[in-house]
Amino acid sequence: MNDPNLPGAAEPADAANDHRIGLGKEALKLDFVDNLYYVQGKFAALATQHDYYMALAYTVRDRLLQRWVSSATDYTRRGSRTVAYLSAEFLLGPHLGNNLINLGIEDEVRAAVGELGLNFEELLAQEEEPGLGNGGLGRLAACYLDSMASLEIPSIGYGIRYEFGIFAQRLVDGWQVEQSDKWLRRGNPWEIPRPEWAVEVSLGGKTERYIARDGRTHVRWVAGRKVLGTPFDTPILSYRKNTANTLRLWRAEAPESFDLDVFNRGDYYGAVQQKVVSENISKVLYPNDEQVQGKELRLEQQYFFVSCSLQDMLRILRVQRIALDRFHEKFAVQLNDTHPAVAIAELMRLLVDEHDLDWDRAWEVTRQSFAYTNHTLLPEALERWPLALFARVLPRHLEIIYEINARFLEEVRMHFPGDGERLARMSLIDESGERFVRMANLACVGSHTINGVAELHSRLLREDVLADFHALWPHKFTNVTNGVTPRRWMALANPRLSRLLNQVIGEEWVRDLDRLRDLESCGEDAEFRRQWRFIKRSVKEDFAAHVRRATGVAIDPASMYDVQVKRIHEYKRQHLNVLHIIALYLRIKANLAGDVPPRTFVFGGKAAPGYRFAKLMIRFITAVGEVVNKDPTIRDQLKVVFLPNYNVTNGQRVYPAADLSEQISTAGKEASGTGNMKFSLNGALTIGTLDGANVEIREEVGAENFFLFGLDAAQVQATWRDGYDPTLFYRDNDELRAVLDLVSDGQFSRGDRDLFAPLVDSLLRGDPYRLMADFAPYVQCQERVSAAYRDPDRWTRMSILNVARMGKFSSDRSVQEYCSRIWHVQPVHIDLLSHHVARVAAPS
Ligand code: NBG
Repeated sequence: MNDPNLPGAAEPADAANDHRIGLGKEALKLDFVDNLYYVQGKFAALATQHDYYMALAYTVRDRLLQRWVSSATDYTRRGSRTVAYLSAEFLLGPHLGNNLINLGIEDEVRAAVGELGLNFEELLAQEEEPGLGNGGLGRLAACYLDSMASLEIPSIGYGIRYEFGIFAQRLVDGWQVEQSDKWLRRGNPWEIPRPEWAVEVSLGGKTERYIARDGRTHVRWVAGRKVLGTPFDTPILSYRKNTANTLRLWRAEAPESFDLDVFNRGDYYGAVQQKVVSENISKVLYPNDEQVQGKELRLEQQYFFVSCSLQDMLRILRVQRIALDRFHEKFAVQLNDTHPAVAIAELMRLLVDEHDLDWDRAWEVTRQSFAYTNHTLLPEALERWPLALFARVLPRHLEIIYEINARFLEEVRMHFPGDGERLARMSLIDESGERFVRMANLACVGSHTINGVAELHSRLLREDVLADFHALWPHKFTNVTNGVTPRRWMALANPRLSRLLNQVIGEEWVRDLDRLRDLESCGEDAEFRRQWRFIKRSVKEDFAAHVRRATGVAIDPASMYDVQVKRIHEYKRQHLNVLHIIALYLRIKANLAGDVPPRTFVFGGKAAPGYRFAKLMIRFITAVGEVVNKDPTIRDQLKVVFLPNYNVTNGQRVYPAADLSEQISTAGKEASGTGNMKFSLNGALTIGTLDGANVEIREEVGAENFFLFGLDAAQVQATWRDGYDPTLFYRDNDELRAVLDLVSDGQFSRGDRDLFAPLVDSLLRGDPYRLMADFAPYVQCQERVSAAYRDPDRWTRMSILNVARMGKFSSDRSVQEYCSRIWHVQPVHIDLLSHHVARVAAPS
């Protein structure tokens, strides 16, 4: 069915006259002025830029609502099988621009706003991005929501409405300084609260056994306290379809009953205090890479959103009159890492304790409902909760976990008789020292499918981290390589390149990224290559202007932009990149560099506030920048900039401008990476190790179009087995020694020999991330990069081929794989309700 509200389609009679749904310029203008007055309560004389942004956001939201109501109505009527994507993080990025792309009305809105005397770009810039995630994991969840909507897959994203998202990063004297992210301060026009669907969540207390009317023993959880979860819904629009799905984020509040109770005892301040404690649960996103282990509030957060979400799903079953023990037929629940893994125990509790299902049936339902995605191989990132803490917060869940564990270990014993060590490794409880609940083990036991996020990562899961589970249940394991949405990461972020693609291969690539293949032959067309370079150059000019505003540093758009943006972490090896910069610096100063093309090194990324080494790495980058950028003998051949506050908005600026993408993690450490895909999709070439999805990117674009260096995962493992001495590299490689000595000498720290000593020491004593072994191959590989860049035609051909061969890395492909192999969910085509019906007659 064609969409009556897309431009060019016939409009139904009621749509033509209703400015709240019309997509033409005049309708948009009328609605904008209305919203400014009736929703923002402002008129031209008083309105700020932000008021205008809000009016525009409401105008766009008006257009989403008809699609949202139509989708909800259709799903309810058909009882559609639905994906419930449980994630502690959703790193969405700004909504406005993306919704305009999806509706296909950017030109109309630009014109409407212009005719009202406003600047469209300025209004876009008013939006605070919802930073409800740390990095790759949260951004992946956002790309998957986008793809599920665009593929017409019924889905709900469930998470936490953090009042403070990921901190904002400022640089003071080259050091990271964190600022709280008050993203809701000026209101959020994209969400709608749904207090009527609020649910209660229990915490703490104790359990009691009692004999129920059926004569069986039941367990009652007598809560220590209760909090209320209120859902806030955000529509997730599809790309030019009628589907609009829901992201449902929970806010924690104090339940009124509790309030009243304390109030009756005359303790008004005590009541207020309780309110504050309850609200704390959804107050702040935890930055990762930090010792969250033992943070009670973090466990409460996880349980809170999981319990709210499962209760919400049970409500939906009731509304649609679906029996409880068919939960797994209605919902495919995806656990995005172990953060929501307590859902397995919670669903058991809801089914057994609250709805009287017998254990075996409940376990069958549970196991058929969940699937688990693992996102990391780093052992320190595998979640474990101290048993005592778990018992204090979730006493009933601990009992349930014990019961699951007893039955599970029986199964292991049957398969592997007499293997006590295996039993100890697989147990849901770690008893090797202080006792812990192992969340990854719980997720594996309670899920029907377990997947990694790139081929290499999934293999390492099978062979290493989850080898015991693979031995028991090989059929549970699969791989789904990550992907990114071409809507945000190309159509929105890179309008110039998108326009060129549209002209040359048509517009279908936006929803079918494999169409980019049609570009392959264009690499041989000199005129096309010229256009390609012209676009990259103008995007780089825009970026230079932005860098100037953000950092004060002038960078040259004619230089190669060599970019590393991602969280700061030792395994990602930003310091390897810096060592290369210092090596180049020394070569240039010694007149040994030859004809190297000028380079601008761009870094961006946040360090977890408690991760001292990562913060020192930021200081290292800025310190080298201070010296190199000012050194007159370098004569602008090298520039180093640290772009503060790397987030989705800044990502949209930097990926399109990059020439070279740094993906240089220690092989075997990066589960997949998704930035690597965004760069390549925007025409950057990659220098990288055989790690994560780099392996598959290289396979797709061809080895000759990828700059590979360094140890592979097996070789890294061998260094652990066979011994590794980093000092040998220091001794034998003059350049490496000169670089490290310069750092030790205090050349980048105004003579302070202590400042970067921890960095150098870590490399010379142990070097756990194997920088020293990879340094020489990295520097040589960078020479090959420079040589390629000196030949613009060659570079441009490679760049075009990179883009042409990125089809695989669309999140549409990933989501299709989840749908067919894990979720078994089908698309549902949404018929748009007429505006009149949607408003007046649609069932709730
Ligand atoms: C991250 C990995 C990345 C991967 C994303 C998305 C966590 C725990 N893991 O390599 O480090 O691309 O997940 O899968 O954030």
